[in-house]
Amino acid sequence: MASHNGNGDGWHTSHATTERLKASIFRIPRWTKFVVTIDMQRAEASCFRHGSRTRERMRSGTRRRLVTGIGPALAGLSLAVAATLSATAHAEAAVCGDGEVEVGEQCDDGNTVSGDCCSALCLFESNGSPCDDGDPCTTGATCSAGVCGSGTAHTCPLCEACDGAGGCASAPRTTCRLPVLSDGASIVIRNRTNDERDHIVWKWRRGTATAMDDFGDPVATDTYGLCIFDELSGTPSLLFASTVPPGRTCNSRPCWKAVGTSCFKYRNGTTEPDGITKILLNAGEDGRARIVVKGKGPLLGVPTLPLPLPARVQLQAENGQCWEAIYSTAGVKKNDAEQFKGKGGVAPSARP
Ligand SMILES: [Ca+2]
Ligand SMILES: [Ca+2]
Ligand SMILES: [Ca+2]
Repeated sequence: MASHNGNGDGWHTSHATTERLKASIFRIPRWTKFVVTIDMQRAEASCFRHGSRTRERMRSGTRRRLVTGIGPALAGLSLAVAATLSATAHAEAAVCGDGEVEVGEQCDDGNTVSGDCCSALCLFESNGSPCDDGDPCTTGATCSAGVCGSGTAHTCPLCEACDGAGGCASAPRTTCRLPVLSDGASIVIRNRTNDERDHIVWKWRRGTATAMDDFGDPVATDTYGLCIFDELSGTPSLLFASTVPPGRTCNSRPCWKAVGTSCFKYRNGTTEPDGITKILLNAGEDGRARIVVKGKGPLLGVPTLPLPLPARVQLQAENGQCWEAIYSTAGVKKNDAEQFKGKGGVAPSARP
């Protein structure tokens, strides 16, 4: 009943009795896969590899079973048939790019392109070789055991974030600490005709727990930035940005210093480069963490007033941490062309 196609790569059988049918495949190329098609008209049959403990029950119908292995090991491939059926099997060479990992392949990602950790020959590319993790907001992804790992987040200047296309655009950060109270952060912005008299004072009090380590190291490495975003339109736009570089000397003393084990202080009477003159970063438990930022003068570049509301104020650190408050109409005491004064905290929608 079994027939061989004579080329050493095929096998066919059909059977119409209820007897057990066994057939062997001969002269199989070393790296092969077998597609066994079983067309069962009436009853159940089982298909297994000779010597294998695995036995699959298959219901009536036409099924394609893929059996892979090294040629000689498959020489004993058997079909045990307990019903009327016909079956064919033929050898196929492993196909790189068909999405199935076959004998002789370490991987098959459905393409024959290298540079994606699975080479054009369906072999793992060496660990550490560059790859694209598919995220435009990360860089430096590398292969490990044929898989592309996550890259590191694309670094953008403060008050900006990855724009989703590999560049940076003005945007607030999304996971900043808020005050624990809805009015836990006050702000005063003054914009006078004489810019020498412009100033900003932001007091983030009653803050969510912040450890000293969360502040990073402004004394040596971490830049800080104060940003104000207009969220009136739904898509935040940047109204104000002012940065404070790490380290430096102000009036013959370090501009930044750690005070004790829970506080950083910044003091700069010259207002350079962006008008910020004082920063206090005070670590503490929930409700006790505190931040104060003060700036003044023409270098500050205060935003045009009145301020569109709601407005989001964020202090961002280069280490990725940030602290924020949202100001909406409810907490605003004054908002005219010369002064903005209000208390804010969590977004209005988040209030109980
Ligand atoms: Ca393949
Ligand atoms: Ca590939
Ligand atoms: Ca002014």
